[in-house]
Amino acid sequence: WSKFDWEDPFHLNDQLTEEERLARETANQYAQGKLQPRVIEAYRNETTDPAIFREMGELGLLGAMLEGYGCAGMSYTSYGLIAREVERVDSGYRSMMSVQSSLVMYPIHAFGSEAQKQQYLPKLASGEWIGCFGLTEPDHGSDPSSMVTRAKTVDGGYRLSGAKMWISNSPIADVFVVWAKTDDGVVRGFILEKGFDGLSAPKIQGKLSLRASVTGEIVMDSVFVPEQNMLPNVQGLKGPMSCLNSARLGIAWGALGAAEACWHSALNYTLERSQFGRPLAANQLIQKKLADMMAEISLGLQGCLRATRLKDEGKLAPELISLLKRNSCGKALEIARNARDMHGGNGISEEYPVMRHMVNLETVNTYEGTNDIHALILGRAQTGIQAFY
Ligand code: TGC
Ligand code: FAD
Repeated sequence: WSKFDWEDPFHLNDQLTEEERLARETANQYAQGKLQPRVIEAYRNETTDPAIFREMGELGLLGAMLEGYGCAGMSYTSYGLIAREVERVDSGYRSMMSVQSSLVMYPIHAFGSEAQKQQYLPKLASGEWIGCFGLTEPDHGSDPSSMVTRAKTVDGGYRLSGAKMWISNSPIADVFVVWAKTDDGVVRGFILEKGFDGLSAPKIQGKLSLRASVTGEIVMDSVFVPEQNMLPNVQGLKGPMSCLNSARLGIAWGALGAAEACWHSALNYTLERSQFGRPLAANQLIQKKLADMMAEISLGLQGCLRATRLKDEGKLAPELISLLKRNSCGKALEIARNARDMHGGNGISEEYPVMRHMVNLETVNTYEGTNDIHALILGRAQTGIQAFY
């Protein structure tokens, strides 16, 4: 028998390649060294530092799982490990990274023309340009196929009209990947740039969650988009959904990074804090909570590793991504709530990360498909019955 490693019960680290360990180490050092010192103030003041994109770009953390065009060409497991390390600090920082990587760079890489790839990917990979992804609308969130944003065919291109809501990065974005229906009612992807006539991206004020990551609208008032800015190689909802597959996979890993931060904080706190003459950690109720955290996180990470390995082998089904996105977010939220409770009154202070993670995870459990929408996807997969409507 070997010695039990409570921090890594499945020896996940031993299952990684050298490249993956390096990716994890690089992301960990960056996140702890550069993001951790900024997060409390950024969260308190609801400010997003655009320099973070360049810093991540310099380390190859943007579009890390893509090949060529200035991207690092790492495995999806590396991408997941990066998400886990960044989200260990804050879900908002992971959001910035994953929108850029999976929702902006991925569709250009997968569905773009050669000219689009050359024009946009290197600057997005370096973080010189910031990207955003517009799918959700004010009246169409879980049901994106009912979108009302239209791309009307005109001489030389399209005119886009409509509004997108709850869009990560949009107020500071240079590049906007927007999904709209053309005259024939088919969903297509378009690349818009900051400064296009009729395009604006007002900030959404007053968020009580994900405050270190800026969120806005995308308002399009008959914006002219040249023909060459339409993504030529995908049609229909499977375009945006494919991007979501990639982002959800990163979120499944990332949410568990936030959960780990809460677990470790609860462990340290309950070891140090005494009540009734002994450490809180000496109580059975506390130890049970710590045991549940360890079990859910380590089982969840092992599932994520299996999924990203399947992705790299080309054998991953979207339903497994739904299972893991839903499991990681739901479990991480529960862990954060328990960790917050175990910190007592101190748990509501910004000095400890638990309440910030807890309220962030409310968003993470909602965006990229709510917990219940993923349950319906999994219900449909086993019953064959569509329960959305
Ligand atoms: P349905 O009839 O199931 O499918 C319509 C077409 O889409 C295809 N499709 C997929 N393709 C690839 N991967 C997937 N996961 C796919 N899911 C569906 C499907 O094959 C079909 O293609 P075709 O060619 O046969 O027409 O579609 P539905 O209208 O019934 O809706 C399905 C539903 C509800 C599961 C889906 O729309 C959904 O997942 N809704 C949730 C919406 C969502 O996740 N929005 C996320 C917005 S982006 C965001 O939140 C970013 S936050 C990021 C951050 O800051 O980190
Ligand atoms: P709704 O769809 O109105 O859902 C409300 C509730 O009803 C949920 O509990 C849901 O589970 C439930 N529900 C819906 N339909 C059903 C059903 N058929 N059966 C049972 N229950 C149902 N979107 C983007 O496109 N790009 C982004 O970058 C982006 N970033 C975001 C950042 C933040 C901070 C937030 C909060 C959201 C972001 N989103 C983004 C939007 C996000 O994806 C949506 O909020 C999410 O998909 C849910 O849509 P909704 O808010 O319209 O909720």
